[in-house]
Amino acid sequence: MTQSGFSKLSTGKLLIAAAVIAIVSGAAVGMSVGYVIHYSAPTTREFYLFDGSLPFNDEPRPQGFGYPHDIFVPDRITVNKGDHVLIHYVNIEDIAEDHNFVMESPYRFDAVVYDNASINSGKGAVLGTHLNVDTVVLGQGQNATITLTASWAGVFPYRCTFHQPTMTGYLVVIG
Ligand SMILES: [Cu+2]
Repeated sequence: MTQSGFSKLSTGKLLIAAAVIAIVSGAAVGMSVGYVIHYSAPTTREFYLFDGSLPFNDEPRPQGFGYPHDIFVPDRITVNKGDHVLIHYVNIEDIAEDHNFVMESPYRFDAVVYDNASINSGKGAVLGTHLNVDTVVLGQGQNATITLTASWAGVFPYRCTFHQPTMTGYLVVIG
């Protein structure tokens, strides 16, 4: 009985061939799936950001918990790398209390601050235009249009430095 060509191949060679086929096809499938899932053309992502407060006494101990009860709502903004980010930040305090918005290096932003108004989505007179800054401050009722380009992937905190550590959010940039 003659051996077929297939059976002449050693088991070792067959295993190597199978492994190579598996690796190459697996990588091809993985790359194509990854491309489909992650690819999205840069676009403008628009968010509305407010100050909020958690329902606890924020006076110093022992009367309160010793933390500011102020928070950002939302505390997570997720975009893709390359996106243009447009944030409408509104100080909705019912008392005369300031909040700011501060980003760490490498991120900086442009901001236009508006006075409170009953028209135009709360945008009244322009109080200030700030280019390439890392901080903007809003008084009660004021709002700001904050713009930046998400050029770096990663997780970047945005903070109100008046209410630390609780008033902290994260810009999540998917690379
Ligand atoms: Cu604050």
